[in-house]
Amino acid sequence: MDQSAPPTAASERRSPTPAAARKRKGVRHLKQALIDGRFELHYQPIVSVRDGSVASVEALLRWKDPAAEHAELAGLVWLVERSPVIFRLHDWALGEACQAVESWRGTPLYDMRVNVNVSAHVLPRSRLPGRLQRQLRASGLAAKSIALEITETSRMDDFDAAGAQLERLMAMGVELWLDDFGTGHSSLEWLSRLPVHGVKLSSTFACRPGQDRCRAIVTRVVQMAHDLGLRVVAEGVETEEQRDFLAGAGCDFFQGYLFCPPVPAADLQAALEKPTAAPR
Ligand code: G
Ligand code: MN
Repeated sequence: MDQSAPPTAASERRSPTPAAARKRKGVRHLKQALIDGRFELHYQPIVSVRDGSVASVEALLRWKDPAAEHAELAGLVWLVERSPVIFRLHDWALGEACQAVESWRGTPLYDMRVNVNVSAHVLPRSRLPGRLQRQLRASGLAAKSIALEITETSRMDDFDAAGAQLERLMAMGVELWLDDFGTGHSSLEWLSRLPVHGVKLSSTFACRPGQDRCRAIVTRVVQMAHDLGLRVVAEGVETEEQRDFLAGAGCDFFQGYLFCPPVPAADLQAALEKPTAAPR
């Protein structure tokens, strides 16, 4: 056989592109990790600018044993976002978050909302309202225990279908946030077309001293969000200088290492008892 002959359509099908091979490997890796129980959620407080209180925490995906794992998690999730395995990951995270709230019953933590990240790309086909309802029923929780952060890592194909899912979630009493707002795909279009309660300003906008353009943008974005009746969480707040600017710009909530890093469920109560860096 002539080895230099161009590949036929059949041989191309047999040898996937490097991108397709990476995705397939990622899907296998994620499926196996879910089966083996190698993930856990850590929880990071979201702090009220007004009085420093904590009414919600964001659930963040982590390897249980980071030392044993090589895959960078955000990259892995991005890689498999267009595969049905993402639904399994969402179901796992929702179930885990519900269990955490349940484990806090009888403590002040029980009244907090837990924000779970879901990929916007799959929203139109996700049947998320039903999936969440099942998880809530299984743990005996009300919908107000869970909030969803819609993460815009890729282009939205069907705003109408995504919007319909979000309307149903909103009617259930689930709080909805646009995550990493200001970066990624068509943020303003998303804001104009998707029903949400608020936006989470990407940590890119936790402006540093001298970043005057950043400051001008944040000030206007917060104003715009408030004009739309939305609330604003400032993410990635690491310094008092950032905190003071973001509070002055009118942000409603802070999240970041300055206040508290993400911690395992069992450590959250102790973390919340530490003095906070929120202005009082
Ligand atoms: O879901 P989202 O893309 O918003 O994820 C937030 C990520 O940012 C998490 O992985 C979290 O651990 C991380 N993070 C939380 N607080 C800070 C912070 O103050 N600074 C930075 N650089 N990252 C943070
Ligand atoms: Mn998030």
